[in-house]
Amino acid sequence: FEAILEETLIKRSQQKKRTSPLNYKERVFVLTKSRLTYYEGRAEKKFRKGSIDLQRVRCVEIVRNGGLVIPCENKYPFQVVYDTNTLYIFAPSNESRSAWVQNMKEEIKNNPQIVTKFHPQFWQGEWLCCGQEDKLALGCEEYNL
Ligand code: 4IP
Ligand code: ZN
Repeated sequence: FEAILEETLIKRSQQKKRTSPLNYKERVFVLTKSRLTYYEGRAEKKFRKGSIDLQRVRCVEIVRNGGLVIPCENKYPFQVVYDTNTLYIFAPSNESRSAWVQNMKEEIKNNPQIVTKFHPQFWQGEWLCCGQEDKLALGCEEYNL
């Protein structure tokens, strides 16, 4: 499976459990036609930490930080929404972020469950864009693939 993109980026923990910590980890991200996979370490010593089936992805878009300080080195966030989870990834430059968002949008464009609306800002105990307190609340801005 050929890589479309491969780059070291930073991710925020998805906090799948109520007790999950909020932290930021440097991971090697690899995009193929079917999956987005992230690894700890590199080359022959890399260990797979997570992998998302692109067929389950409902939205890929940049995140506006609305004046909030981004607590990691990379300052260009984007989001990958799949099932009921949101993965926040931080790119080192606008060019890098655009490449990831554009390439991922291309791969998900025929998915049946693409959102009609999304949240343009972060989830931080509430949606910073619209103030809704339900993590699964309907998005507040029109989504364009
Ligand atoms: C972990 O924190 C890492 O951030 C995981 O990221 C993350 O998994 C976990 O979130 C979080 O609890 P510790 O390393 O301090 O335990 P990674 O897998 O890249 O190491 P995600 O799901 O974000 O991959 P939860 O919510 O899965 O527990
Ligand atoms: Zn919102």
